[in-house]
Amino acid sequence: MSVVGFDIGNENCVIAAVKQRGIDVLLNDESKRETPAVVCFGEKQRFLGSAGAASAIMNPKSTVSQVKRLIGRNFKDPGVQEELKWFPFETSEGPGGGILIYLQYLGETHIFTPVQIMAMLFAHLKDIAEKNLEVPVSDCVIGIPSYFTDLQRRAYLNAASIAGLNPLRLMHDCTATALSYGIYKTDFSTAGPTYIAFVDIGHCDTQVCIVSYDAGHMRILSHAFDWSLGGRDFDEVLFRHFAAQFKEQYNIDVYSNPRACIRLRAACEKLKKVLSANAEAPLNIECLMDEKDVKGFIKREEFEKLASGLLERISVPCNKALADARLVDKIHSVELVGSGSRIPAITRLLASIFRREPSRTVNASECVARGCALQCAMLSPVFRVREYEVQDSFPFSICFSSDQSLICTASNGILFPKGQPFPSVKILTFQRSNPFHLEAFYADPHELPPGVASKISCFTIGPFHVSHNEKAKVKVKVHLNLHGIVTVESATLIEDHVDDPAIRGNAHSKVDKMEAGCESGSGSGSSVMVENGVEDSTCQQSKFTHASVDDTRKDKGTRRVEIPVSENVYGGMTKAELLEAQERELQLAQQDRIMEQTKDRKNALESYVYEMRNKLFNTYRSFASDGEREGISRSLQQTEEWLYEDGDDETENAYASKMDDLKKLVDPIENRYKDEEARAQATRDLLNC
Ligand code: ATP
Ligand code: K
Ligand code: MG
Repeated sequence: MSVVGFDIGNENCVIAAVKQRGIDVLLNDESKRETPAVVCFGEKQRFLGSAGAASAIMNPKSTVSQVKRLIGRNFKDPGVQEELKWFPFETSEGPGGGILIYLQYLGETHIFTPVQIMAMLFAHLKDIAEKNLEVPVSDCVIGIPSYFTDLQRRAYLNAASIAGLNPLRLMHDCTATALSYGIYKTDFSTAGPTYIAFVDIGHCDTQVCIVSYDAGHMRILSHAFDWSLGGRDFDEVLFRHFAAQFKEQYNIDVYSNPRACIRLRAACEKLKKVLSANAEAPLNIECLMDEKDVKGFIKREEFEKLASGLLERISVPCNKALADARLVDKIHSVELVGSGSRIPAITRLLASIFRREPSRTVNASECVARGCALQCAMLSPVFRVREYEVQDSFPFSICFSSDQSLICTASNGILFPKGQPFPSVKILTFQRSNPFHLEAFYADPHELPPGVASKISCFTIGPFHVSHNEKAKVKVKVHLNLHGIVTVESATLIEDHVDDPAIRGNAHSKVDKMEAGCESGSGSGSSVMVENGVEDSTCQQSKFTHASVDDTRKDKGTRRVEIPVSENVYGGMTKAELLEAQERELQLAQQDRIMEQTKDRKNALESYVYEMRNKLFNTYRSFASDGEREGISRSLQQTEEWLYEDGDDETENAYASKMDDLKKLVDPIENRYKDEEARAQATRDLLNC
């Protein structure tokens, strides 16, 4: 059994695995620690990861990168429309409001959803891990941005399942970083908690979180983010600057030429990196367009001026995280991670916000994957890890309503308030005699990335039948699970015995408790408080067993029946769609495998031709007659020519059968040589005795 953590970046993915000695970052086929998040559709097969990035410039229209920006989002979302401007391929709205991506592959147009593309990337990373570890990989923990919605989290789980992965947890990126930082730290003060701020600036987003550390325990106090501010925005500032400059200087409009855009953007990203280490940098691109070579130059100061608006925006999530954690002045250290943070001006800015020099204690590009691998080991039954409690906090408020009315709770009708530690279970009690619906939705659109729909999912509780109408109670267990996904875990019908006064009394006290809970809130939602009750049974896993023990208690004269629950996730995948996608991925992977094997066969044939030609005139010379040698030589020559012409692009079988033909000619000679060798060896052995 393997224990693996994945950091899926918009630009780079990192895989870490727990081994006996500790945590290792796994190398990809090119012996790199980071794998580009790219899926490219070639003429006959897909190219994934590094191979995908290598073919991107050749096939811009069939290359998908940054699919993380699209997964689990609606086509009509203005943010998505903005995002789609970065992509050179065609897209449209799918059933359920999702996104469909059109790609040319195997000579026709293929349509994929972002979930399917993400699954391809997952499958590739799984492959890399399996090659490294030499065991099957399935259990894993995958890093996600803290701002991921319910739908995005479910989309990740679907993609993982299409790829044959079993995520034990989707873990907030910053939480993973905080774990990889905290678990090894032994020098925290014992006088009280140590507060650390983590700032992760990636390619497309910025995430901040504040963590409180105690011995054997870490607690996330707040998550904040700018879901659309990262390294690529700094590239874009340079891109626009040089696009304008080249228009004036060379009279070329790069915006009109997708290939020129890709090349200039790539050059600007390089330039940005150079500026992190140097005070000034040149930009030279040969034949950018209209057969013109372009030259540019920029000083770091000027870049910082161009990027001043972006730099200002970084302070927003930092201040928000501090305010939400109520800890403005108590931070002990600021840890800077994510490669986008390597810009010197960012370090200066953060120093002024937090009033201390940011540290880079953890490996900025590997910490998320390492934290995920650690968490995977902690969750896996086969690994023993030091006791360490990780308490995460959920960044969005979630409400429930039932048939149009908000479910009343102690906190303004919000069932899971922002900052809620999770996983968490809450039990709702209803007095109902017919099946009903529960709607989960986000309470506050300001907490969410703009354009996210507030409706999450709808649960149908039922069918069920009650025998004594007025005495029927339905207890619904709502779960904000380890992935940060809301589900209804179970629903139970509880009918008290009509004639039992003791139980009747019990039911009354429940109502009292629930009313008290409502009044302590702002008083809103009071119209439904008689229907619903809320029992808090928040917190870590061990506690919700307690809640369920409470639930399965069997009173005399009480009838308890499990009620079926079905869920409709807005924009989610059905089971049938998931199965179909799994099937499709298997076919695509099979096609890739066939192409890889074909390449191997072709290479093998090519090498055989060279090797035999050499041997025929050396090692095998005295074992073949002149005639044989001539015949074989001719066949080798013909095969070589065929390989460069008609046989350049043939099937696996065609290469195999050419190989067989050659072997039929060469084998008798090879056998004569081997027999002779064996005889010589036997003679030597005899003489040695
Ligand atoms: P995300 O977290 O948004 O999904 P990611 O995890 O792939 O993306 P990282 O690998 O953390 O992102 O960072 C990639 C970004 O860092 C890119 O924009 C890249 O240009 C930038 N970057 C890398 N090295 C440097 C450097 N030396 N100076 C400035 N920027 C850099
Ligand atoms: K990364
Ligand atoms: Mg990242």
